[in-house]
Amino acid sequence: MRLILTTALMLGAPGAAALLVAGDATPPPNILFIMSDDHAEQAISAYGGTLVQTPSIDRIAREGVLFGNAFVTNSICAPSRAVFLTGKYSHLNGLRDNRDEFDGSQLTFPKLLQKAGYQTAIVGKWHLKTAPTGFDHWKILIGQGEYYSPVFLDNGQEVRHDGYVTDLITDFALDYLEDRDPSRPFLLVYNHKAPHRNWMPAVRHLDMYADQDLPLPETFWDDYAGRPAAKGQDMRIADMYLSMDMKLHEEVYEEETGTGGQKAFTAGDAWKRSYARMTPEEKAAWDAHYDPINEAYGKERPTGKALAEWKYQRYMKDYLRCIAAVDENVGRVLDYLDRSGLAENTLVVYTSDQGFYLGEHGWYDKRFMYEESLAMPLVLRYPAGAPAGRVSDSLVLNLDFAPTLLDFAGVTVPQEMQGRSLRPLLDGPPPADWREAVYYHYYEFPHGWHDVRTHYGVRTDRYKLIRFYGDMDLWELYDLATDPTEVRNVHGQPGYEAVQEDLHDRLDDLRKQYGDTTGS
Ligand SMILES: [Ca+2]
Repeated sequence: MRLILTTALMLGAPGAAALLVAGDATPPPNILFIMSDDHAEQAISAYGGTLVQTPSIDRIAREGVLFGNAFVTNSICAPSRAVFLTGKYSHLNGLRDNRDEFDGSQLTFPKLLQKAGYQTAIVGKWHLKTAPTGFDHWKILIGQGEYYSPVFLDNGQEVRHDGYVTDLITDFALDYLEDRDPSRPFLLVYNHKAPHRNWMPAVRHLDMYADQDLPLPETFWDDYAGRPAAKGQDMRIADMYLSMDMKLHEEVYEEETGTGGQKAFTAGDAWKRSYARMTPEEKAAWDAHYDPINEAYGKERPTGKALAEWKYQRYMKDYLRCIAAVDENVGRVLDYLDRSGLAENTLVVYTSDQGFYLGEHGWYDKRFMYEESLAMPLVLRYPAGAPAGRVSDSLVLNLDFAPTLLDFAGVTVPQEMQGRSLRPLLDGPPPADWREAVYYHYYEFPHGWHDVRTHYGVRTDRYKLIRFYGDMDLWELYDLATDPTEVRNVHGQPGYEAVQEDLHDRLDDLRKQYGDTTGS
């Protein structure tokens, strides 16, 4: 402990004063931050999801706190990760969509933890194009990474590892924990690629759901009435690629039946490359499962609604099988914390970079400010400093991660970070001045994937106001109490005048508060 304080003081870290003033005997917590990619709340049993069982993630919730109203500020992969690191909205951290590169010279919470004496590491998905900064150790996937035999950048060196990505990332996370300096606290960011598209399960999970069909969500055949931006997207399951998404080989599918979110993308080639990465043993297990399904497709050749529903089953089963591997591996790490005696003083967070559509509105992917992709799962366990079995309904954001982790570490949260520490929410009612609305802004259009229009908006505990701008200029208003699936846009409708005016005011105020003048 003394060493930490000395190091922090010598480096003039913002946290030094806080650590000294605190002056108690409790060592700062270790931090294990787990972020998966595109893991929807609907696919976590602790959130009431019935599609898949997630006992390890549920365990974190049961032994800690589950946040029932956790949201992202910009529902897309790289931007969400930049918000996580900086505690700032996209218009300030500079990473607005997946085309942008992360400016690693800016202030991030890992840098501050480093200065405060933490050893810092990131293992798994990074996705920010520039090399990590603020981490002593990094072993990351290149870009999106591959499910089988992925290539990792090991502190800058490219190394290919045979095996399944979710298992490998966990192996490397456990290696790091074994090899770390036990005299100093650690920050380990342990990020999964799964269950990101194209949802390739581990071969050991291919038999899950073999004799079972999954229920269609009630909005699967949404007609998008009153919502031109929702209608104008290219992210319908009905339009998924037969190659990359459905894993059919060329001799079976012959021609693609959908745009897949990006007409210019050569999905067939991408699928061939992914498939070719498997070892002969993996390929044999893979083919034993998929070949009969592919042959059946070749004979039946479903079209129209039947094809869309066939794609839904296939997509969902692969997505959920990927989650089975994530949950198993989270369990491996929790077991390690138990065995090594680290569990008590380690803050464990499980979250995802955003939510995902599992057939709602007929979709996969994210981006829209509608509930399924605006929401992220968030469970947190810290036996030494947070109660077990609590649920918080306060409105929280991924913007809050950096301030929260700094707060737990006893490091002063810099003024320039825009989120708030979640710590006061853990064991009591929320502070009187806790936020009553969250602000959102999405940017990736007309470039990129899926044709989701640029939009921003505000969500309170009951209502949501969205403005689509760019090649469309549209307002949407939803009453989540009476219309939880968001199919009835009541903007401009009688009876909502006061609510609408209040939401417009809140939106204006939040844009001012966060300094967002973009998109006006
Ligand atoms: Ca993602």
